[in-house]
Amino acid sequence: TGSQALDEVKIGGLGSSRPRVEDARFIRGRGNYVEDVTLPGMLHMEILRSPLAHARIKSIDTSAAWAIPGVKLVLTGEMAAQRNLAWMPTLSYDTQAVLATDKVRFQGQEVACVVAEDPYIAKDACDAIVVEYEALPPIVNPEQAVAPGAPLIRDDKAGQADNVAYQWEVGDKDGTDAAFAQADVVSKLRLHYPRSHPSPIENCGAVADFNNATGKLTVYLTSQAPHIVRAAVALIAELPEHLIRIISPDVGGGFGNKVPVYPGYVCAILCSILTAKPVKWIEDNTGNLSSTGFGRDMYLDSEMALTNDGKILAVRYHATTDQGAFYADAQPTKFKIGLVHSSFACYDVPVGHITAQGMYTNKAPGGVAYRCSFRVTEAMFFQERMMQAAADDLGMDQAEFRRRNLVRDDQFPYRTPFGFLTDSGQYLKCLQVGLDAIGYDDFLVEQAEARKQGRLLGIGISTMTEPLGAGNSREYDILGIKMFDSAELRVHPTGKAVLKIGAQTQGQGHETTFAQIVTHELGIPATDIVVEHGDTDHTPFGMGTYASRSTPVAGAATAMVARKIRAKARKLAAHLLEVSEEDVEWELGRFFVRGAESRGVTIQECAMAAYSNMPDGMEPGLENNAYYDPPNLTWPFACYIATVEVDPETGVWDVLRFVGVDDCGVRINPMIVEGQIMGGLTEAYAISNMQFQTYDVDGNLVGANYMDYLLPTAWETPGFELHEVVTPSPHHPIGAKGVGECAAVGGPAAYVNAVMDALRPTGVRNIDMPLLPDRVWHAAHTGQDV
Ligand code: MCN
Repeated sequence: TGSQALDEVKIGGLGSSRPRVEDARFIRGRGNYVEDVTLPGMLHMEILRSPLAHARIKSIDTSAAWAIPGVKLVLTGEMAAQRNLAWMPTLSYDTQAVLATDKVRFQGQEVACVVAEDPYIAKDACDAIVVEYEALPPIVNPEQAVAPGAPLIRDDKAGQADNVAYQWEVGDKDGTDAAFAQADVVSKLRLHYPRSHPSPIENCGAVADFNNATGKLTVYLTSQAPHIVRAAVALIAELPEHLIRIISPDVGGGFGNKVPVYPGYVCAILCSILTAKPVKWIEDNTGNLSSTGFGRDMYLDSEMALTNDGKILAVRYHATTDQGAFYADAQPTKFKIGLVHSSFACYDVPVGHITAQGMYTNKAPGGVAYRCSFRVTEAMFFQERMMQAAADDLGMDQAEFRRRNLVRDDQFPYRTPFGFLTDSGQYLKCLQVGLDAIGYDDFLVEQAEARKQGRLLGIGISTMTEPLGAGNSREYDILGIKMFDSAELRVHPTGKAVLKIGAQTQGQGHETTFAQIVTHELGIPATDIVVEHGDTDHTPFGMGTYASRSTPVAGAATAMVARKIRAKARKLAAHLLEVSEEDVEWELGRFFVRGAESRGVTIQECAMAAYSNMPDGMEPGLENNAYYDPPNLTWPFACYIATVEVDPETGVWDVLRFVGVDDCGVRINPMIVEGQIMGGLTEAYAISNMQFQTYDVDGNLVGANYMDYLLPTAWETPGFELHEVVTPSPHHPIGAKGVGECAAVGGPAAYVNAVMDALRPTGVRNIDMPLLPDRVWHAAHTGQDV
């Protein structure tokens, strides 16, 4: 290249840890969340929720609510049914009642809603609604669901004779059985991954504004996928898509919780249509914790077939999922159990077989993505716990056991036992970086010494790859539809640019990092680029932000559109330099004449020419768009290692050190990447020992407020030592892979494996999460699994 190329990192391109541009408005209180939206004549909606987990509704009397001054509308399920909205519009197998009519099926279920002049009147009016319930026995776990005589939860569904929501299997049963018959050792483990909730800072909310003069419906909505939501809203409102505008303004976290469409959104939209006024609904903490998408709640029974020298021959397992009362938004994928079969993708496992069964229970429905897509989290936790249990059964060092089974660099592209195609990675190197960083061998010596003194030190490893970037329709068909994303780039005459993307940020920093991709491709300083998203009237069609798909898919579309712009700018440069296009060379930010480096024009000069001095016959302007349908998912890899000390007197365990090695391909913004990893590791730590939801025998949610549902603060959270390995994605235009999830997905097993390693002298093999002190103490003192 020429000698005048710009310094990419200095102008905010790839590798620059430029501060997040969106933070300027967040820390100044200038964010614009749904709660900040106020429209003239706006009314307020509140939801009445069921206090019982399972009950027949005998009657709903709304007369006292209607009589309260300021009440404009009281909506029941029967009224919604008159608008074809008895059930949530959904494309999945099952659906969920918008407002309960016949029965309530979980505590917190939406029963009615009130629209009033202010939210306080609406709340009071909800309290004035009299619902007569006939209590039914609740079912709060899968075992109860299949017990003889269990009450039928989904008696509304024709042909549903039991509480089984689905059955599913994948893999090669015969091949797996044959491999097990050859095994020297068969290792077994049964685990439960407890239910947890994404709990974003901002709960769900909507401002629906139906204009009965123009017929246009505008909805401000806390959504991770506004364009997808628009399609659902078209079904709700029975309006054509071009008369619907979804605006997802600043969103205060999602973590998967804001992918689905919830009954509250449907009600707000319907209430706006019925009153012809803007209607605002803001969910409270209990509403969010008790009725929106949860994560996990899965039981796993697993077996691994091994040779004496530590080679995995096969895996087989049975998964039982607790789906809650509806299987509505539960599985956006066409696979009933999500992507549980992405397990063991990083190991050379010849064959495997999985069976699964999901149960209806009287708990909140959902089971959507919570900081990972569709059951990958459970799959990886199980995989890594199984790896440790198998190493123990073999009497083999846990690092060595992984070394013998990790897919080697020369095995890519590698077909996993359940059909995925992983394409790149340096798994053994990652593991070694982690082991070196933690000082593995030294720790083992220290641990042995400590054991002599009765101290319980442990080290836990978790290595994993997961499919990130939902969007491949060629290599692996996830949804049964093509998944892609988009970008639109307009370079103004002065060389400043506006990038519009279909992805939607909830805190990931897209306004910062997506500009960096353009900077990398065009040399326009990142500060000269504005990134817009989250408004269906103004951004190109996108499929949303989840499964760490923004960088893999929308990020790729961004690079591709920038390349289209550069191709046109090259023609403009040739025109300005009065040479043929073939004689024009590119260096960052500038075209120059081959062999005469000093004769050049900047990208900004080309932009000006596009609007004032284009060659004859060229269409004016410098803008374009790109839709990107990736050939494969991206496969980041991670190795997490924790060391802990367990206090045998109290069962309390402390993290001594935590080392993380992430390979997410090329890093656009290293600071943001580290932030994403730290966020995930914090969640992983919390999940391992404090953040869980459970239900009592009556179906009451324990964890319906933030006194009972514990989130970690900086005080509890251990420090993380982060390292990197970079294996570029072979198909992504800038070599990036997704990063948002691995830490949350792979982290929990590192903590649990470390505690289990510490407890090895006691003979305990498994403690299910959360590893609360009393459970750890009990296990340590009895030698029994908990
Ligand atoms: N990035 C990068 N270099 C890479 C990969 C990513 O600089 N090689 C940057 C991206 O450009 C983006 C961020 O890191 O700014 C995360 O990128 P990516 O992995 O593509 O994930 P998404 O942007 O699609 O975000 C989804 C992911 C998921 S699945 C959940 S859940 C989650 C998460 O992001 N929810 C979050 N992180 C979150 N962070 C915040 N603050 N709030 C949430 O709700």
